[in-house]
Amino acid sequence: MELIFATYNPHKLSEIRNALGPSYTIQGLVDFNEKEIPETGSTLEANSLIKAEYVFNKYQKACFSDDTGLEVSVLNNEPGVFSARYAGTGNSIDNIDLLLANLIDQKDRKAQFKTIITYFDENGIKFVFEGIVHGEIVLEKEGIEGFGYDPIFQPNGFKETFAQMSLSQKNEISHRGIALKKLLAHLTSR
Ligand code: ITT
Repeated sequence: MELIFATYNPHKLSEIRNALGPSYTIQGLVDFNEKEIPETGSTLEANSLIKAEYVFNKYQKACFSDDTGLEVSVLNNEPGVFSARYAGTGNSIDNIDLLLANLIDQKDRKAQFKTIITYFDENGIKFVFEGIVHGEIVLEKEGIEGFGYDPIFQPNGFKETFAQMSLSQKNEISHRGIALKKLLAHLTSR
């Protein structure tokens, strides 16, 4: 099955191709020479919808988007929808450094990653799938795999951060992996 994935993020694309397997051919926005779609919503749900709707309206093909945020309890669930722009530079290391600085001396380091996948089937019917993983923000960066906040997020029940896990290990338990399993179950039940 062919699906368009409304992302410019190559790491997300790799995770999604790995999780969905060889029965699915996934094209990203880079394959269509698309510009980045402005995320003007105030929630993950709104931004996920904006991206998927843009692609469906333009290409009239089955497609989906992923909007993800890191929510830190003691920071009123920030950076949340602003995860990509937290430090204002668009650079992941700056985002991590700001988050660690905002949590200095903080004992409560509970956090969760949340992913909202919005899927439009070939007839334009919309389905939404959510994935959440609970964990905590470690004291300093650990590991080199993954992307974004992975070096400082340790999922509950594990001693490693996401950046110390392989792509497949992360997909087994991650926010995106959970939302993707729901999408896959939907696609295979049709
Ligand atoms: P697209 O909108 O093109 O899909 P993006 O990078 O802008 O890509 P999001 O708005 O969903 O994606 O993500 C916001 C930021 O959250 C992203 O830039 C990363 O820094 C971070 N992020 C998302 N998923 C993550 C993950 O699985 N692990 C670590 N950080 C992640």
